[in-house]
Amino acid sequence: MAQTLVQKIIQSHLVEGDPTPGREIALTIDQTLTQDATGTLAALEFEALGLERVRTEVSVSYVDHNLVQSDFKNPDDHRFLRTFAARYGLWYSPPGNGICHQLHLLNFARPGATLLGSDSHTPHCGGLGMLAMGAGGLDVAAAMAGQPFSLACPRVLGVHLTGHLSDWVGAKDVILELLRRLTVKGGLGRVIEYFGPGVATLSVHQRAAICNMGAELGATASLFPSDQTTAEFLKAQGRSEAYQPLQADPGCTYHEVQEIDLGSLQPLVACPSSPDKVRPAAELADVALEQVIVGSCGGGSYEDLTRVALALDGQTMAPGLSLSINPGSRQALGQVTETGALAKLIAAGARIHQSGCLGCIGMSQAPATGAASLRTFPRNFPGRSGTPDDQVYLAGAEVAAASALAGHIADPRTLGAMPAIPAPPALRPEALVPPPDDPAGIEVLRGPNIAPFPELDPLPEDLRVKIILKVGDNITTDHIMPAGSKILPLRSNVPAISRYVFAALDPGFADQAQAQAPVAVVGGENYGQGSSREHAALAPRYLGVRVKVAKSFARIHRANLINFGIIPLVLADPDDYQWLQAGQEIQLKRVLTAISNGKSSIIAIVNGRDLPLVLDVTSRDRDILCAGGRLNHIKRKI
Ligand code: MIC
Ligand code: SF4
Repeated sequence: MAQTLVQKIIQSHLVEGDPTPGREIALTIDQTLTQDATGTLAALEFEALGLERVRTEVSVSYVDHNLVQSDFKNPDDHRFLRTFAARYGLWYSPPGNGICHQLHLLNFARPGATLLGSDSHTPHCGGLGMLAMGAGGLDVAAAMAGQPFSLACPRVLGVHLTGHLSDWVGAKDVILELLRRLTVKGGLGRVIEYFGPGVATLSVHQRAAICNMGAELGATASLFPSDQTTAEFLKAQGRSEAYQPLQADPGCTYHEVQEIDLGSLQPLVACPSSPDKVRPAAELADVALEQVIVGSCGGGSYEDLTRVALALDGQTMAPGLSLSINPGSRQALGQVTETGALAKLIAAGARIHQSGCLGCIGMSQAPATGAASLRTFPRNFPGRSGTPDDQVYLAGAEVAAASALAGHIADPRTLGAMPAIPAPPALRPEALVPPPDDPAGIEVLRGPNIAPFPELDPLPEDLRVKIILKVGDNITTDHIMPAGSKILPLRSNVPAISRYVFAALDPGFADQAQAQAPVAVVGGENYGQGSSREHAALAPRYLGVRVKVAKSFARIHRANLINFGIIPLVLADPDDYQWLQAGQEIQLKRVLTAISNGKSSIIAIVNGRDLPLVLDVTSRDRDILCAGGRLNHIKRKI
């Protein structure tokens, strides 16, 4: 039978299950990536598994998020990760080297392989034709230990690309167009596969930027075929041996199809504070900007930086505006230095930063009170920039360049002829550290901020949980477990970071949860969208959250909840959401027996009234929930 590209990769990696959409499957994982903010916990979890060495083709530990060194915490974590990598056989990418997704694409990604990363934008590497998925740190630690990754078999959403992009329209406009059509939950349960004659017109960096923000659609992964463009990209990176041509079979069928004529797209912008609030740049000229930032995993490539440099050439940015350049990789920074594009950016008045996530995760670069900021980043969730009530707009490098010159959001098509981007100079200045052949004698160095992993108790037979918070639709993991320069350094210290759970929505949450544990949170649709951070499950669990009730859950967060023993219950009747309130008590009688006996419909009692709930999980998930979390489950097995 004719197969899609996704089906081919699933089939070649399938170790368990029936690859029918919705059914659980388990896939072997060829490569893993971790970054510092999620990687320290993943490292501790891997250590708890007691292996001597990672069991993958390649595993890489990147330091890219926690770069601000205002005290010992972040540098201690960097040292921990460096020595952990050497001890257990991972590659290590030190701070300043660049963002994990950019670096992985340049140095390790290969067509046809699987990649699991403890970061939601791992699908970036789908630009090279690989099935790259985000997951919680514990799932990645298990993959590092050679365990297959379990997931619900996704549906395949085909995006048929025709035509070619007009001048000043870029990759971001393709994905923003999909976000406009499908919203932040449009990709749930799906992998997005791009096909059609338009594919050949896009560079690998453009393909990767499109796959990157598939995460904002809630998709499990996104990918492009592997073709001549892929071969040339890999050759330029000195990695021709990684090339393998890979296409969907002619006549294969997709579960759904979206049509995009690239030539019909216009420059687009996502407005505050959700990536799906998309409008044409041309309609937003009244938005005055105080800040423009070019960077991030999905907007800081050699092509992005060059596009901005050439558009600004010989001009200076608007008075009063701050233009920041955050290179996605050391390679991109080196290349724009060599081509002279960097000099143009400096002359235009830009602030040049080190390669890394920086302001994208609120690690500095916060905008001023009330100031509008336009960024080439993938996310603009409320407050993520570090400034409460921020006004963050998302767009591609083309709109960023035009807007930096104008001082307000501007349509780049007014800039005249679009200069061509020169081929990147052959330059590989990465400071990637390979794993040593012999790890004997390497000591893993820990700092005082690396707290022991908390003990989690198994599920009791009966549960009575007080609802202490009710939230709406599309709640992000940034709401649940905020990031930023103050909180991110606590990622290795669960007791300390748990004080900030839901801090912006309910500053008293941590105290209330601990005082009234066990407790529950009620949410709407797509609860837990966004980041893969498992702290958004582990920290609430540490405080005593045992149950979450929602209309629906985002994939990675739901898996993280199960991994840390929080029961993700879906309302059988979404209308019941209306009458659930903070202060009510949810009674779950004989819940342990119900879960271990495989019951998927569970009746809770709330204020004397029946509340029908659905627990749609696999038998493995049930064992994990009963054990009180995945580490307990693995320990029980051992
Ligand atoms: C993000 O973009 O939200 C992050 C920060 O990269 C997260 C990971 C994290 O919270 O450490 C993600 O995308 O998974
Ligand atoms: Fe880093 Fe931002 Fe990309 Fe997350 S989305 S990996 S914070 S650059």
